[in-house]
Amino acid sequence: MTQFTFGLWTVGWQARDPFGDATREAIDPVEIVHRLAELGASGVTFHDDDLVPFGSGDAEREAIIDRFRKALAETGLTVPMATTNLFTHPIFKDGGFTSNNRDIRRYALRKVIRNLDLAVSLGAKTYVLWGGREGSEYDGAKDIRAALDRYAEGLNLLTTYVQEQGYDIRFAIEPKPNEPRGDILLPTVGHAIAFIGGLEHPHLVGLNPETGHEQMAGLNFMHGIAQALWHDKLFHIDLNGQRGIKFDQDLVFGHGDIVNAFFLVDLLEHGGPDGGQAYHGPRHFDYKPSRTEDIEGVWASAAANMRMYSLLAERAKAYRADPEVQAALAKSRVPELRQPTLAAGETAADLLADRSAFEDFDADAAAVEGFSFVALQQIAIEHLLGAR
Ligand code: 3MF
Ligand code: MG
Ligand code: MG
Ligand code: MG
Repeated sequence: MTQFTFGLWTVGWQARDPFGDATREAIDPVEIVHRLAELGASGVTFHDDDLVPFGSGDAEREAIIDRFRKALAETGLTVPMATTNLFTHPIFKDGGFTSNNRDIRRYALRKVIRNLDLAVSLGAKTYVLWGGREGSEYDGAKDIRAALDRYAEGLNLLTTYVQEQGYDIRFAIEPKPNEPRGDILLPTVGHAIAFIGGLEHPHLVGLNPETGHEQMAGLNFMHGIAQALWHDKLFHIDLNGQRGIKFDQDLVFGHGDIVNAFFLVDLLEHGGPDGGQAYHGPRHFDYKPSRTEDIEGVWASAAANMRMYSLLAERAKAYRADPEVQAALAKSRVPELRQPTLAAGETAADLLADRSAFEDFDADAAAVEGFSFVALQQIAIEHLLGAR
């Protein structure tokens, strides 16, 4: 069964935006756990402050956590991932790990470690780091290379800490190009993968890419996920919907670019070796019930995410099983790309000696044949529409 998970902050969003007040009441995390379980979700995730309000004392914190643990035990919901809020409190206005203020950087690290300990005690296997305030509006205001040094320093401390503690947890960086900062550090999947390569314990750090975050930059989310998989860095995923290059919409999964969502689900479900799953982690929704919705609409939108994923998975299965699709893929030479360009053991000298590869190769004749990609896409869309 597909593992569907939701952040407490998703259904719990009160719909306060930069231009308007909240349109909904807060929901008790314990109620969220029960409602998500009823809807068929298998797990819940949270920022420290989603569960324990910022500034709560130790006793109050323990009481809140106890109630939450009890709700998890009653429902069987798991906590596969947790994360830290390093963006709401004004202290983080110039970032957490990369604030120009050193005291704030030290405070941010302490805040992460405090919730990391809790996450591990709840069984979380992934700890997400979304550095939404790590960035700038003004190019002269941030020494970017120093900021990356401090970002790496923070991550190196955390990976060392979890190893010292014997924790079974890995970190997942969540890239985003902008919002709330004018420019955010590690803006895309590609930037984050490159950054991880320079860390002390790169095997403990991967990615938590979000649909809308890549699409806000006009990038292809499915391509980003495929590259993250190629690097073995897809540790977690934030699924949602986004319509083009604009503010972070956090729509229901599939309510944005549905064609890209179809191919994404196809990749996750059938893109692994031998056509199996390419990603075995939770299908985590990081969406926001639109500001127009009342509480009934909140739960309807949560259910819609799971329904969209399941429908797309069903459609992708039918697409894969259709012999006409297999024939169209072959005509488009899609499987041929998996064949190495060189023969086994072939060297550059061998290639240079192969006259059929160049001297006798008729480039003009080979250029005539089309790839039939449009016909292939048409069949895919017909499957997506349920017309086949
Ligand atoms: C913002 C986000 C974040 C992250 C979250 C994960 C508030 O655009 O996507 O949600 O997903 O911090 O840890
Ligand atoms: Mg987001
Ligand atoms: Mg988003
Ligand atoms: Mg997210």
